[in-house]
Amino acid sequence: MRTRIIVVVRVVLCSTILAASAARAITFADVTATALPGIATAPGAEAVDPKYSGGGAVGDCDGDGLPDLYFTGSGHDVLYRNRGDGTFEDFTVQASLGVTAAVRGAAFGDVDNDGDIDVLVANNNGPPRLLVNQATGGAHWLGLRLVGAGGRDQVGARVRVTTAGTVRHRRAHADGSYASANDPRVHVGLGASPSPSEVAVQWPDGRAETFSAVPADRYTTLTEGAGR
Ligand SMILES: [Ca+2]
Ligand SMILES: [Ca+2]
Repeated sequence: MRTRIIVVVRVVLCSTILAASAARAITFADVTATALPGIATAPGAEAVDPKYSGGGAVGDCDGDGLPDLYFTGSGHDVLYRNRGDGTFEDFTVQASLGVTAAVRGAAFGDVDNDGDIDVLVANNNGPPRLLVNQATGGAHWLGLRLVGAGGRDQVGARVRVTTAGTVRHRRAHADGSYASANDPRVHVGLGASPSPSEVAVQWPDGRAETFSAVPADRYTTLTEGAGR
């Protein structure tokens, strides 16, 4: 019996050591100061700079295929446009965003179905405000509603969109900012490319399908089981 216990202990110890040695190191580099210019990053800055303390949302507001960032706060909301090189440009003034209330929630969605991302913000002590995107520039886009055979939205589905050699990854989700729910449809900015896209979908149950020649500049419903 004693020999058996020793063998079991050795097996457990070896397994633990092997698991520990196989674990990858995780480190984070704080690039806030260079990636998000204008944000105060010194220790205690949050206490003296009340602009950034609420929720946040991620979405491609200008349709160039790069996710942009929207932050709510106690001073004013901020939109950062993705430059594509790991840095973001404060685009608040150019976007005519004048939200200065104490805002907490922010939900992204295309409320007027014109192919650009709009924003609904929830004020702390007041009514919500709906900010309708008036983007110009003619960026093309792909809109996808992912549903199961019964017609229910398949939140959690992952999509890989390939257009003219460019690959973009998205997922159907409603989660996002504090106390907010986003449009579960998938919006993909295509920039200057109006080409039909090939869309590979991995459904929440793990099944994978491909849909070919999905048209740009409109919303298309992709139903699980209808692809190849
Ligand atoms: Ca963008
Ligand atoms: Ca819109």
